Amino acid sequence: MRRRSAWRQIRGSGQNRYAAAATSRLSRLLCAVAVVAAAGTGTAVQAAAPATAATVAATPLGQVVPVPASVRPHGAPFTLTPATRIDVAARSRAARPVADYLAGLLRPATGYRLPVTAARTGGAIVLRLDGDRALGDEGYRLTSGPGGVEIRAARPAGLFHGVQTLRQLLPAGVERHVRQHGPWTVAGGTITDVPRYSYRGAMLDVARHFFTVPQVERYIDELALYKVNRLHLHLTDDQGWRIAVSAYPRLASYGGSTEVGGGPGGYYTKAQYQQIVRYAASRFLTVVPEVDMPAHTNAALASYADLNCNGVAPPLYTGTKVGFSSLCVPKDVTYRFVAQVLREIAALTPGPYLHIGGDEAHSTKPADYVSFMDRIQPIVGKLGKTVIGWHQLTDAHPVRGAIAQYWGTAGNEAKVVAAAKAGTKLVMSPANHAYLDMKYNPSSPLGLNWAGYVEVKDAYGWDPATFLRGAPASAVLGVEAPLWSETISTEDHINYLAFPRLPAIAELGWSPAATHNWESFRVRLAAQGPRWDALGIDYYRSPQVGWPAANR
Ligand code: NGO
Repeated sequence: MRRRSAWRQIRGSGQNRYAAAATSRLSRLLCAVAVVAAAGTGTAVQAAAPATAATVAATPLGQVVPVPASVRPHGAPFTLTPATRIDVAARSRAARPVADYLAGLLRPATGYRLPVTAARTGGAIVLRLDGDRALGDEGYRLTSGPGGVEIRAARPAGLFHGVQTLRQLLPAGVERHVRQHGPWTVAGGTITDVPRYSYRGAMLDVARHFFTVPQVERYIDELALYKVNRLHLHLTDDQGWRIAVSAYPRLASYGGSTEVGGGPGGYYTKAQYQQIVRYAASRFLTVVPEVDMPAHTNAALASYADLNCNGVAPPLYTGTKVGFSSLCVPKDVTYRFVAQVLREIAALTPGPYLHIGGDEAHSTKPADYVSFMDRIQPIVGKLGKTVIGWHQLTDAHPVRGAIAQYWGTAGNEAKVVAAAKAGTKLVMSPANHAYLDMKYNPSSPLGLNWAGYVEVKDAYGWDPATFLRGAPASAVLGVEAPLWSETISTEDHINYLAFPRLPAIAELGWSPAATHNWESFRVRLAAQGPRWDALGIDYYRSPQVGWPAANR
């Protein structure tokens, strides 16, 4: 019964109203009242797939994840035709790659030519880069009516996010790679949308199990659909070193030669890592590389005996214990190693961040930990990068501008709060809400449970601004959903743990706090099920979400 009522909510005309969250500039930009989630036009169209599907309503304008800041349904819908063009407005040349990307998304399923052209008038999807500056780097305005769809932004990233919204407004069949039946209709109205946070991340642990470049690229595509803009790669750990370093070739060739459970492991050549960085950039994601130190370093210690205090290399490690390894803090060779590794990775990384780990240094003496973290942070600064560390960094002295990634569960860690008050910025990944590697429930076939079970409602049910009690909301740069890989080794495994929780964290990162509403979210999330089917994403059918009948 609950499932049915969720569907009635989508299809019906019930409208959830939220005051638009607003700064003064933004409030002028956004409509006075944001109508989100369940607002529909009720326009009858045929489902795109399967061909025999019954007549259903066009996707209501607000039925998008993350929910837009402001949704105003009005007027008649737009339907793509074989003659539809994708127009890049004059003086919007930087929009061209986004237009090509959109055409690439829509052509296979629609079977339409969708030529990318210079703007003319009418009957088109128009991308314009002359949007209001108040839309910032990532905001956009999407207007849909019988004459076409216009997406307007100040910067290409905003257009790209607008394209993700447009994609979700089209029937799920648009995600398929072979031609489907239309019609391809977009409800009429206006969406004005800007992100709540500038840092909206996902982390993939490629160290415990290695994931190939195509596997990472696929995850990037999935992240882009939910407007995630940072990909944190956990490149090194006890079980494997996953990136080539010219000055220390054995890190990758030997340190990367296995993984949890004893499989073959692997590593990225510099060219492959750069390929990931480029692919991420084409989806407007910035790569955040992590070299975890001083603990979680067995793969490095096994590769170079010198790095060990006793000069003896330990064997490679394929178990899942944590906290047993440490770089040798008193040795100078340690800092030559750290500087060289970070220099080579920084040179391959256009983004502003270097993540230096710092978690679970249980076999490093506390005083040594502080001296190590304090000594390596300036190395990052000299490379022109911003330090990110797990929140244990606040046991040492975070340098000015450093970012601490919070992964606790209690929300009362005094040192982290004090550091935040003193200016350290925070990325919020509370493990009992944001860790995608926690089991959903006791019978989940994959995942860990040290932070408890994390059902979809738990993933969604917290506020990044207030979780860490006493920390100023202004310290919070955003959120990140880490996916550790002790128990996962395939693309399907990634998808099973990431979906549907990743979109929950993505919505917390993007959507205004005032829109936060579980009932609205679960209805919009349920509507993603057919899209994940079309994309071949094997997801967890949470009983908390009222999936459409075909998706249960
Ligand atoms: C912890 C630990 C990782 C584990 C992960 C598993 C952090 C920051 N350090 O998170 O080594 O893989 O839990 O959930």
